[in-house]
Amino acid sequence: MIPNLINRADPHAVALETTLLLHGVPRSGAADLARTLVDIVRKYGASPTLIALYRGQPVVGLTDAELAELLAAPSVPKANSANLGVLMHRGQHAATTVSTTMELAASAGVRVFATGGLGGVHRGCAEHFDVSSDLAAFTRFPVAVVSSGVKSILDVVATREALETLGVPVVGFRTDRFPAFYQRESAGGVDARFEDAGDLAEFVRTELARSSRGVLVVNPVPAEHEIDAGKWRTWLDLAMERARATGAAGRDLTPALLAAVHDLSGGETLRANIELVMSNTALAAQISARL
Ligand code: PSU
Ligand code: MN
Repeated sequence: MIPNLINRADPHAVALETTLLLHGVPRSGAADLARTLVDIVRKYGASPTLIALYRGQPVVGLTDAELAELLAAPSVPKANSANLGVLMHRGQHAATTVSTTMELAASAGVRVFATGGLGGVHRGCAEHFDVSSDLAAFTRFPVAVVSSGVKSILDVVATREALETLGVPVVGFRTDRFPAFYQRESAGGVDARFEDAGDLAEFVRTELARSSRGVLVVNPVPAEHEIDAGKWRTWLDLAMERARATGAAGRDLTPALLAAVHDLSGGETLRANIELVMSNTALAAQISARL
């Protein structure tokens, strides 16, 4: 159990993370994105539940005022499983990543969570080992996470294999392929394909209860917002050069790469990122409303 957890969740809660808002999109668009996601969850009959650390307190269900304060703060650290406890101890605000959003959601009894893409195995990992703590979180916390696979700044196929190694069930919503965030498909596959949100919700309910671990539900980016693989490769190579030049590493690497591709693509990747998060949020809400 987490001490002094503020739990405002109800049985049809959909968890939403704050790293996406505070580090994944330009700050100027974060409040609008939060409002859009909240409205989508409500439209499908579920309850939007934003998660963060507020002055060191874990909050499951931020109020509008708390969220506004986080969005206005000049720099809010990113909390993963490793530094969450220290940030609590120090009484700091923090944005929660997939791993810590799962941890706090699970402790509040929230079973469904929507995000964009998971962290995973970074490219060139053989020389510079960097694997997100998001992956191991699935072995510890019984939450179904709806995402568009893993961020395509990563080694997508290696990440898919790592999920298999960890024994994480990966199920596709109307897809047989493991999606690569901006692309609908990668060379990786899924453990099973589901056509129907009701059937998927029934599976999620029994699987979480059976295993007490996480489930990854993958939902490809809407076809009209998919990004051409050739264009993407060019932007990513340039973004990686920029990141290397500035020396971004560790927790700063993912936000640095995302900001660089959003800039290089003239906003096309940002648009796709927002559209896929909206689509994942709609699916998560449909699952949660049926639990
Ligand atoms: N998905 C997005 N944008 C993001 C992230 C995911 O569309 O900003 C965040 C998530 O919070 C994820 C984190 O947990 O990036 C992974 O960071 P790292 O690679 O440092 O573990
Ligand atoms: Mn990392």
